[in-house]
Amino acid sequence: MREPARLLKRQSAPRMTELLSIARQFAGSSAAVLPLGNGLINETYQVLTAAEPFVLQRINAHVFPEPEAVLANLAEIARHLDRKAPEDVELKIPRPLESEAGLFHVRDGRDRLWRALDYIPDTVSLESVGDPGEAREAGFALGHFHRLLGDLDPARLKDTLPGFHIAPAYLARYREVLANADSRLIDADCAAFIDRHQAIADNLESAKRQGLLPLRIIHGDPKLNNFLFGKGRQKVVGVVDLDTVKPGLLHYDIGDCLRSCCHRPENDAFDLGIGEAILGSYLGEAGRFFTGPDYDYLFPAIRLIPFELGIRFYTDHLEGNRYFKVEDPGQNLHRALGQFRLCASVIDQERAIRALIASLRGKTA
Ligand code: GN1
Ligand code: MG
Repeated sequence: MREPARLLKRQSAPRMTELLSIARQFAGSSAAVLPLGNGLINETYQVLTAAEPFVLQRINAHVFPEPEAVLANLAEIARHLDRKAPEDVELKIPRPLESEAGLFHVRDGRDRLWRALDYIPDTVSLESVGDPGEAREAGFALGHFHRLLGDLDPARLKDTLPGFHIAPAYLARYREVLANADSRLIDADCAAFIDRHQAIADNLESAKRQGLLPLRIIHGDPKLNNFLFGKGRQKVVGVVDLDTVKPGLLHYDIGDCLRSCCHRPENDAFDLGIGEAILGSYLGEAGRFFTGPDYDYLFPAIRLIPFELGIRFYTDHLEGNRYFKVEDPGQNLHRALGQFRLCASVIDQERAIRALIASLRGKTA
């Protein structure tokens, strides 16, 4: 898949007065606008008002070709959750807020789309898992999210990012970019790793083609810092960053959650103990509707998503860092190498990971 160029870093940040005036179109008044989070794609702020604070975000239209579809999906999810008994919904999922004009967005002077969302107060987002308790919470949250949306027809949601998580398409795009790349940017280790493991790229898509894994509603980006923990870090209270919620394979989400939570940054190893905690609590929720093929494809998913993200980072490096925000020109290469090491660690532990899945399957069945 082609990752569209992000022009964000080449544009000057909108001036505070402009931000305040956009914020006022949602809230009537706004006292301050503060940067929020560290996403690589959108521009995100917290707006303080006389009443409740809210989140103000500019949707990166270079990444999301139809920002209105992102907002329509959010509204569809909010309506779906409203139909449930409140005690059945154990997570806060931000809803889009209407502007004074009665729309879910405001356009700025440059025709860029801004939206406002509920702010979930008194929470922290973690950059690494500290203990198995936090991992169990993340696994529960992802499983609960999948369960909450499991009875919403995926066809009701638009595909906000065609090609997202289609690994063979990222691989094909990598080959195209490589053919025209500046040879000084090519990294022999990345190139060799991709060539050696290219056969795994089609694992999930071929299961989809064979009808083994159905389209369901996915989060799309369930990395650790998109789960908001209460201040004491005991419980996940909310799930954020819903732009990539769309029809897809649950396995993209499971692989992505494990790649993010089980990644030991000091040596890029896959932490199996954390993986066990996440999968155990994930299946406590999702095990209710999991099928045989769903279990069969857990290991391929855990192996694939770091491989895929490594290809995405490395391709962006070869293209001059147009998609993922970087602080220095080598950062996407560094990120790619980290993902490939993580993937290698998953491959090294294949027997143990498969044994863990078999034992969890036995307990859930
Ligand atoms: C991007 O912007 P952020 O950090 O929420 C990317 C994810 C990657 C992640 C890696 C739409 O998400 O797929 O896993 O970076 N999102 C998109 O940090 O491409
Ligand atoms: Mg994201």
